[in-house]
Amino acid sequence: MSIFVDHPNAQTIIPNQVVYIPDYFSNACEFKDLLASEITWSQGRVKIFGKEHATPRLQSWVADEGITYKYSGKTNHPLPWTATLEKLRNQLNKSFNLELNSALCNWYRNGEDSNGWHSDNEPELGQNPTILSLSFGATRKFQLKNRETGELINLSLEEGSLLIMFGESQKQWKHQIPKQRRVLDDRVNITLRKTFKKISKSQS
Ligand SMILES: O=C(O)CCC(=O)C(=O)O
Repeated sequence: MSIFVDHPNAQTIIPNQVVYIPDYFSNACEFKDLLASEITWSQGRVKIFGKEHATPRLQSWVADEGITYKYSGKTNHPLPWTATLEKLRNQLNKSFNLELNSALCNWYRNGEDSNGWHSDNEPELGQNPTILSLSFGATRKFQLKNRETGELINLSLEEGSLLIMFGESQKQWKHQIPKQRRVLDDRVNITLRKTFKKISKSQS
């Protein structure tokens, strides 16, 4: 049984795989603008059927020294922790007894921005990674789709919420943030993870 379900507001979405805690941060409204201004954002590029497109959101990879991460087809070297991100990471490590050492940050400028179907299953995340996903700003729809059965689960990720994906969640499910053209406000999402250092071939 996971420690996450012990939280008084925890809602089990998928047993042993996904837990949602609304109102995890009581002071959530102060975080979105702070994070949006502190973090150094960039616009990634993705290749779809051989054609390059701008990633439909801004992103940043923040991590301990030497922790790289491949996304949007590119190896990203870490930016240093900002004061707010460091505070959040320390708080969550302490509360859940974790060793989170990295944060993939997404800034959805409005409902035109999105994040397509994927699983967080890169080798540097190890087997059955625990991902803590924090939401600040506009409420956005979050969908989970079972890889085998196609079952679809719709959630609304609200300001100040914490979504935790763990166990076999990344093996069994994909997730996405679909476009919602009626959403006019922005949202900052931080997914905190433990990422393992890549061992280069020469290190064996
Ligand atoms: O914005 C979100 O809630 C999801 C982010 C996500 O899927 C990711 O960073 O891999």
